[in-house]
Amino acid sequence: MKITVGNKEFFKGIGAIPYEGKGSDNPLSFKYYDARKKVGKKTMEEHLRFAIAHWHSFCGTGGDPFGLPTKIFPWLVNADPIQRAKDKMDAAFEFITKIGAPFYCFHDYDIVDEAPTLAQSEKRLETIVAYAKQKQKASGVKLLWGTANLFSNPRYMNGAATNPDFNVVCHAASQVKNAIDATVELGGSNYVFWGGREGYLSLLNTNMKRELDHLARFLHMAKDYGRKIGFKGCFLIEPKPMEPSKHQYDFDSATVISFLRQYDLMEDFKLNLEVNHATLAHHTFQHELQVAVDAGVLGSMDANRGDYQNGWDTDQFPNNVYELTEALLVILESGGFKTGGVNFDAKTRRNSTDLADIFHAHIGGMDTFARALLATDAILEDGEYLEARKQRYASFDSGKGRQFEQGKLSMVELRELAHKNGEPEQISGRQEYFENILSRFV
Ligand code: XUL
Ligand code: CO
Repeated sequence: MKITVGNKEFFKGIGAIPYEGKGSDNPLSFKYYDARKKVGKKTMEEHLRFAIAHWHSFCGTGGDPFGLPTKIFPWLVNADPIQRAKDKMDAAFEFITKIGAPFYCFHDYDIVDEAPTLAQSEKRLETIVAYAKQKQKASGVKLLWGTANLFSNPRYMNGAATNPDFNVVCHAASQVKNAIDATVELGGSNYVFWGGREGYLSLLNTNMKRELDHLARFLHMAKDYGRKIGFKGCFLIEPKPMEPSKHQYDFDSATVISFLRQYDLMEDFKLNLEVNHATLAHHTFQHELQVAVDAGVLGSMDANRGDYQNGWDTDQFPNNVYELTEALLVILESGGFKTGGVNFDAKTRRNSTDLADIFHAHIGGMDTFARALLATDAILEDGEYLEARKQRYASFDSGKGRQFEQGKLSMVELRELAHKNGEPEQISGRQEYFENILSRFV
């Protein structure tokens, strides 16, 4: 990867972030993330496939429902929307190449502001996509996924693909078509659907069945269009239970999988799972991952963390090695990411106003993943954890238990066995013992 700086260097005084090892006290260095270091059969870079989110790092200026933006980004000052978009793209590629992430992700209207008319917006998008293509070529950075923002514009207040007004559905379709075109043009590995407004604020005014039928029809059309123009990558749905809608249809992994099965979409769609979305659904992240893995639909992940006290979608950068190790155990055991990767859908705090803070945030996140990756690999190599978990099910490995799994026994036979074998011996689940195995390696 080559560092790219546009006409103007935005992150002055910060060069390529080096790996210096855990003894280093240089805050602008990696202590654990060493892109080329082999962990098992793959390098850290190949395992983790880090991506930088255009929306948070280069568009998110810190505004919240109670206050104005706090961050002054020098790439957002030009009055001309195209020049401003190019400056922002320059800043993004300068950052991405300095931090050394192989991928990035965007929404259509992150990379250029939406124009007053659809025709003008399409023109703007074409211009900035051509520019992004040049930047990708010059740097070697690739697109992990593209998506369409179907939630910010007021026209989507009643939903996008699930809007009760057909005219809005057409508008959403035009945006998705254009965003798929952009993703294909830029060689993206995946295309994401996150339905922040696909849900309801009140069930009283909502025909849920009809809206879900529309969503499925919409996804089939998007998939057919993508395949027709040669998109070979993966379509991903990103579950989230709420926020901004009171109830979102893509609630969690299990709900989305059932939807995909019901509407015959399992072949082309997988899941993009986000840590803080799992928290909002009252699940652990590893639960969400495991549900997806077991259905064969784990696609990619959005990395961040919530807050234990307030429970909002705070999108903080990950810093908990133990929790990430639990997550990576599920991911690595399933064979790791294929077309997906780790996208930092995370933002610096409203009062983290230095440009260097964007580096500190990503360095911390990437180092946390690297530590968790090393721990996970060591746990799997060691084997005690896998063996101990397997042992809990040993009674199904032979004899009558095996026959039960093979469907060879009836309820009547199980009853007979219960009588014959008597009260089962108590067998400990040993949770603390399992937790301690992880602690040994973290
Ligand atoms: C919102 C969220 C989105 C999606 C892409 O919570 O996670 O940024 O990742 O639309
Ligand atoms: Co996300």
